[in-house]
Amino acid sequence: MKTALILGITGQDGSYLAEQLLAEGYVVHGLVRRASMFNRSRIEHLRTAPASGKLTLHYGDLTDVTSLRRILEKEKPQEIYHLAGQSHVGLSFEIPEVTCQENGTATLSLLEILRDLGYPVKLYHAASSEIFGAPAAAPQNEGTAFNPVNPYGCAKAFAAQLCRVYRNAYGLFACNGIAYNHESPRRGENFVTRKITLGAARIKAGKQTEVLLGNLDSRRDWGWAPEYVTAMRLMLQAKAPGDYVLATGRACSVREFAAAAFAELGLELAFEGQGPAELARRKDTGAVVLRINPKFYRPVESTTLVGDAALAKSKLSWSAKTIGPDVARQMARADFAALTP
Ligand code: NDP
Ligand code: GDR
Repeated sequence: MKTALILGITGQDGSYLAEQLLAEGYVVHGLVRRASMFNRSRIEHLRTAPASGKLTLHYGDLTDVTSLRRILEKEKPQEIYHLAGQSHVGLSFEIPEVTCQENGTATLSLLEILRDLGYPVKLYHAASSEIFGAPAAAPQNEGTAFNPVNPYGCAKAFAAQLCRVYRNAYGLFACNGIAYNHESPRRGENFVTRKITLGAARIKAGKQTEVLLGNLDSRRDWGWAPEYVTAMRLMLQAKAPGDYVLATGRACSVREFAAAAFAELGLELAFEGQGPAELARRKDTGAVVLRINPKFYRPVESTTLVGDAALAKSKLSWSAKTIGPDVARQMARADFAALTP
């Protein structure tokens, strides 16, 4: 029976990963932060549901290195999935220091703990397509040069490179999953996909009248989160550690994602910026207007990020199945179902 520690178990990916590992019979330990409000809604069902494995939660924080070391020394997990940290790119411009502490320095502290552990351990590090930022070419792969354009991307690039250094210098089994956007009904509500699908569902249910967004022309490579956590597990079962791009290879715009989500719920959508006459005509037909609020624009936008996951396909037999518009449709359906009795 394998033992795993998930840092970030209360997040979107951590919750799906915990489900998969428990179903595989793992003993799973998870780190949870003390918060003034209950922050375990994504994993609550795992605490009661019958599973082949066993789940134990520990209070801690990425920045509390001593407690992290204590948990590792006591529970001796063979696999560590490091998914914790400040995950919002836009907010990283407003809180750059905590973003770099959690996503950058804390990962270095974790690597230092692992360097001293007296037994072999495997590490998955949640790197990101944001390490490429403004890449010279598309699609990007594991050999693409790092060129982050926001504090979040800088911190992830720092941590990803350090994982490579510890792998080469100390033989640590450390893998970077260079993941592109992956979404689900468990996505945080201030990411664009969930804002759109929750907004569409609430409008359909008569609980909201409009959705306010930033850059509608931004293009992203959107996949389905449960598929991506499978790749994380596969990386740690491979013979040798490595870095892998996890992506669908297809990008679509925020505008296209929104159109798919709204159409799925039978809502006609009009975009601010379509021109006053067209907007008025559409409004007359009862179309929902998707408005722009400049506060959601970022000081610098990453360029179109689209990944080439050929290495994951050949080495891990993994490929993404669900692409952007399908992701939008599934999320919209799930959000609407959750609102209706
Ligand atoms: P979420 O924001 O949903 O989850 C982040 C998790 O990290 C939560 O469990 C959160 O706890 C925890 N966390 C944050 N700060 C700390 C801290 N100081 N100490 C301990 N735990 C902390 O992110 P996702 O699940 O979407 O992503 C997982 C990881 O993958 C992140 O590192 C993200 O940057 C990265 N990533 C995500 C991608 C995506 O598209 N989803 C793509 C590429 C990379 P709490 O619940 O208490 O807030
Ligand atoms: P991203 O995801 O920055 O790619 O980071 P997000 O959903 O925040 O933005 C995607 C694109 O949509 C544009 N956008 C908006 N974004 C938000 N959040 N809110 C809006 O109202 C809005 N309107 C338009 C953004 O400008 C951007 O271009 C996600 C996170 O999961 C990271 O942790 C991960 O590393 C990357 O994906 C890969």
